[in-house]
Amino acid sequence: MMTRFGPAWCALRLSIVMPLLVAGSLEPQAHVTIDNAQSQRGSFKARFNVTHGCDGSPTNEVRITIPEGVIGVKPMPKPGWSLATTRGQYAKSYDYFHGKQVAEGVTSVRWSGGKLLNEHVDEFVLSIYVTDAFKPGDIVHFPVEQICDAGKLLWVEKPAAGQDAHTLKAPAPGIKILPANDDRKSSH
Ligand SMILES: [Cu+2]
Repeated sequence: MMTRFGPAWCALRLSIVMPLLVAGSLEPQAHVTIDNAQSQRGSFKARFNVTHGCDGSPTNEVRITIPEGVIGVKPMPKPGWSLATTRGQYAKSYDYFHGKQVAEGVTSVRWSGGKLLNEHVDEFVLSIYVTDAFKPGDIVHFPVEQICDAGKLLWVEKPAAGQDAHTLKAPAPGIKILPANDDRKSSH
């Protein structure tokens, strides 16, 4: 596509994308995001921020899908919300702490029955372990379903290779994997 249409195609793309960005910037805050969304592999506490409701409607439920390669998931309970997890078999077994092999665990988490007004923010926290299924530079995406009094929002879009996540209408929040300390040393 790029080689066939060249600069004209890029210019066209730009003209389509720009109005979307302008419209997006009118939102008071952006979407569902993760605080300090970068980490080495291993343990990480992922704080998912819900920054607005569904077109003004309050949020009652937040569901997070755990991607393959993320293990040892423990969600933080929240007063006023019911907490449930689904467990399942992983595609393979992974090294965990103390040489332990783990082949099953939490595959989705759901907080429900609460009420988060559009005017307020709240965070939904997972303790996770990112395995070596991910390499430094990868982004671990967590699809999120936000269910409201009226309607729902699906934060499930993942950028294609080379695509800027900011151009997506409903990006899945993600964590960027950083090089391990050992990798950094060996690169000197
Ligand atoms: Cu938003």
